[in-house]
Amino acid sequence: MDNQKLTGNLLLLLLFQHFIFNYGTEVCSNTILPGMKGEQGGKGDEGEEGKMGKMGPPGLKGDKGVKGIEGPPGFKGKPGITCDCGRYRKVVGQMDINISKLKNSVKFVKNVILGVKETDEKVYLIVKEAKKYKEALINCRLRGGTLAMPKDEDTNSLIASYVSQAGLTRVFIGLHDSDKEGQFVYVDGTPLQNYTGWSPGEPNNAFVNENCVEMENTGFWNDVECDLTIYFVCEFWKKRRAAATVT
Ligand code: GN1
Ligand code: CA
Ligand code: CA
Repeated sequence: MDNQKLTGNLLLLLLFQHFIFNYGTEVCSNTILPGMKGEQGGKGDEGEEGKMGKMGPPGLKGDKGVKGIEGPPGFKGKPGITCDCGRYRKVVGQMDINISKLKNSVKFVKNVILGVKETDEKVYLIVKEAKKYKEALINCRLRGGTLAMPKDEDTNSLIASYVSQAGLTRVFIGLHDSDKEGQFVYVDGTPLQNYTGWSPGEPNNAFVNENCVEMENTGFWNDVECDLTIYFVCEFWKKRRAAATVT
């Protein structure tokens, strides 16, 4: 009975295989091949917003704006430190003393070593080279000065003591009456005024042609011949003058 059932099933299976093998392709091909093209579908829904693009180059510089209104005043500053004026005054005072000492030292060097005398404005120099009046004047000018012109008693005394200390008896000074007899003028063209240092009896134009002036070591003046060859005294301004007249 079981054998009969098994045989029947086996037969059925073989029959099925045969059927599939010989006719299956045709049956399945109807389901795998694409169908006819369908009609165009309707418009789809709008997509999502795309990603943000790359940043562009910077724009051009704008115009300068209008100046704003002035701001409020700032806060008051802290009080300054009080000046120690007393201390500074003392320092300045000491400096003045030192400057004064230095000036005296320079004066000493000038007087003793260089052998000159000076007033506040001028320096005087005895030139120990015997020369006629005209050459003496040229020599002083070449040195940057002129023949000494004592115009007051103090200056005259200073030059006189200088002549005396130098062991000399007479020197030419810058005074003459070459242009008009008896009318003495200094080499800068100025005439004699309040002060004169004439020796008693002078000027006497003794040898008719005494048109130049010497100073004796006493400080007295005497008119002498211009061709006399003697030492002379030059004077120099200490400070440069704005419009100096050649004398
Ligand atoms: C006379 O004496 P003595 O030589 O210092 C003269 C001057 C003349 C000078 C000329 C008082 O001076 O006037 O200039 O000779 N003195 C008197 O060398 O006559
Ligand atoms: Ca004369
Ligand atoms: Ca004379």
